[in-house]
Amino acid sequence: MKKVTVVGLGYVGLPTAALIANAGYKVHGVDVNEALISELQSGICRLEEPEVKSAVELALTSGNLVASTEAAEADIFIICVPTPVTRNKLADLSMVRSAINATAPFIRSGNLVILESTSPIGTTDRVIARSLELAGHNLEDIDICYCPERVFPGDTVREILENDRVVGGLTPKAAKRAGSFYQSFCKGKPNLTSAAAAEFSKLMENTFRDVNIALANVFSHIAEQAGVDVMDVIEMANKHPRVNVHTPGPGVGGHCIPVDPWFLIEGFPEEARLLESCRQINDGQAEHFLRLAEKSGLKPGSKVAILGAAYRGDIDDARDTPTEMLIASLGKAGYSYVTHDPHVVRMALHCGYPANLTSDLSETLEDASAAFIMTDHTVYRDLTSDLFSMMRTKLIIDTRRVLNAPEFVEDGFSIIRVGAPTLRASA
Ligand code: SAJ
Repeated sequence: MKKVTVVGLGYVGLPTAALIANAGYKVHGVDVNEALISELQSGICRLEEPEVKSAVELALTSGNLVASTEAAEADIFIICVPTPVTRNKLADLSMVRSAINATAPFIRSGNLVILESTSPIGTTDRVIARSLELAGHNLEDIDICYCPERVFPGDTVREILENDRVVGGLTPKAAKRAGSFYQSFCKGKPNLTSAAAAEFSKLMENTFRDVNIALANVFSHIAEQAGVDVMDVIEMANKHPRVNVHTPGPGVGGHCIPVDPWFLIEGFPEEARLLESCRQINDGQAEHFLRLAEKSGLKPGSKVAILGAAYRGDIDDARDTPTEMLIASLGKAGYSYVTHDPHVVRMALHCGYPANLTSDLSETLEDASAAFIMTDHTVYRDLTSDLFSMMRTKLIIDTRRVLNAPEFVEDGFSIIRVGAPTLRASA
């Protein structure tokens, strides 16, 4: 039975390791997080998605997946660690470097090494291959590839198994070998290419989305000024066979889309000026909504209710969430706030202000002078105006268009909606 070592057991690495194990490989999962490893060793999976939980628990129970803080010898190595940006928006590849350096002593001649982490163009060559060379390996004896993950959190298992893959090798032989490996546990078609083209493809996919969302947000600003509802216009425009305008909202969150364009901007600043503007537009959305609320009378010092910590609906992931941008703006301006989320149980903020996270909606809304709806959780769509009556001021900022606005207006609320004129309660 072939052995696979997966380094990095996060939102992508852990389900990937489990699915490989459930396909019959012996998988050794590695992470530096000791608490996570002891949970896995006790058969517990902390990820919330039911399909991920059952795949991981099955893999652990069968014994095909074992978890450890130290790498082990294998035929195939997959590196799946985070690649964030620094405060100055430069690629932080320190986790890729430490992962390959910690793994290098276990790699043998004839092994296949795959990097899955989203990375700047050239990383597989400059970081993975060079580190192996520095560790004394002969690169001619090791197949090295870059094969990005493309999964949509919330539908992780299906997307790992069914999405087509881009499989980039430092040599065509390496790509062919990695392609066969993915075909042994995934239904998606492997597209074989070079490592640099595969790295670029991943960045292109997520940058495409960021730029399209920025365009939708610009359209929403125009609509707010023009007194037209952008949602109606998008619906009509999208009936054109070659138009697909995205949805405006509170900005772009998650561990990839707000990060990946920076890898292109860092490498190609002249060529990527449009991408930098789009990043600024998306990052400015939370502040934009706070300004609109202040124009409607919200004053620093008052309490604000924040509904939604997750970066999009019905997931428990709050990494780089637009809610953090709002918290930073509120904290800086001297507001107090409580953040409600039905799914998110922990939020690690970098902005210097606390999350004040709760799952109690009354605690969030009580005495608030404004409520910002930041996430399109399904449960928020059913909220009725009577629940909001405990607010001090009847002002709602619906950045996701989840509420039945006319009903709220009838009950005396003013509603600021993304991309549409503010609806005010009739006096
Ligand atoms: N968003 C909008 N308007 C839209 C679509 C999204 O404001 O029209 C916002 C969301 O609310 C969210 C952010 O953008 O805050 C990002 O969400 P997303 O739906 O674009 O997806 P992610 O970040 O969860 O996953 C993306 C996917 N990439 C693409 O769709 C090109 C996924 O396939 C990647 O695997 C993932 O990034 C990743 O890990 O790279």
